[in-house]
Amino acid sequence: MAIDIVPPKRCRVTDESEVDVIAGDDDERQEGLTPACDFMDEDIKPYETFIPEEVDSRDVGVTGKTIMVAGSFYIPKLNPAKPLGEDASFICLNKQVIGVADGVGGWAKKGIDSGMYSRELMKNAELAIHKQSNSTTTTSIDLMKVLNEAFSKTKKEGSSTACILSLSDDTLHAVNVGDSGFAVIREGIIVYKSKVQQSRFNCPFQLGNESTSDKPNVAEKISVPVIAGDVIVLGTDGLFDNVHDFELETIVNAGVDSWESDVPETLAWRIAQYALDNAKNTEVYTPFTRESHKAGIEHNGGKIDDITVIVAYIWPL
Ligand SMILES: [Mn+2]
Repeated sequence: MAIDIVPPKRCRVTDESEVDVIAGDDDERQEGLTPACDFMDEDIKPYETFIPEEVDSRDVGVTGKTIMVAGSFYIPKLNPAKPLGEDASFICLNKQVIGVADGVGGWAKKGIDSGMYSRELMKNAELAIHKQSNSTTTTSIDLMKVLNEAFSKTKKEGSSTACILSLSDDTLHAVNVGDSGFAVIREGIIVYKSKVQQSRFNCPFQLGNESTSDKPNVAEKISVPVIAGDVIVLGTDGLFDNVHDFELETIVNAGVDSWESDVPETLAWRIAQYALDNAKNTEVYTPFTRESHKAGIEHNGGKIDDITVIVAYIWPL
């Protein structure tokens, strides 16, 4: 079966404003304002995003009263040596599964690109989903099996967080390792948000082949009932370290107000752009500022990082 792997998205710019995401480790900020992508090139579209195919519930084999429709937006931080960044994601609407992974940046000090690990992990997760679900309904997908198989087949060096979500029988299922995560927003309010798993500040649980890395058995297994109209926001820490819950609620509400004409990738773009603005801002009080101070580290403003956002709308069938 030909499998359509969603490639990591390139940096997207939507207007004339310069993208000045700076290369370097999470805690390093350099002042060389080079655009992250050459948006003046006419060959490059203003932005690129993952626009899902039409989903037919009969093809999907959905067993509940709802279906998930998702779109994503990715803004990698500038690093000419690693233009794809370290985040990876996939959207597999036919099987009603979405996932993100965030390669751990610290490996760069050893000359290892963790983005290669996270991308292979997500590719293998999607392959495992297709392999596991030759059957007709989405209920049959076991996310722990998917994570275990993806992990065991991923051989690259490095390590990565992972958060994989599926919808079946009107329940959102998830397995989560590390500090990527998701929020369920209902009538404008976050009614569920996944917890961060970390061993210390800015050091998330992470899957990898080194003996010091975590294994899939540390994954938190989550089930959240959902209803039509819910909005799921799945992202890496580049989102959640830069955007407070109340800000996320505000952006989602603004988008959902016009949601008949709205599509999930547009909302994902709005959220990612907002996160980027905060990431670049050295004055704003972000979740990362708060957590830094709690850890006794002086840090003001946002956190420069790859930003991945997947928005999933829960639609009625
Ligand atoms: Mn990150």
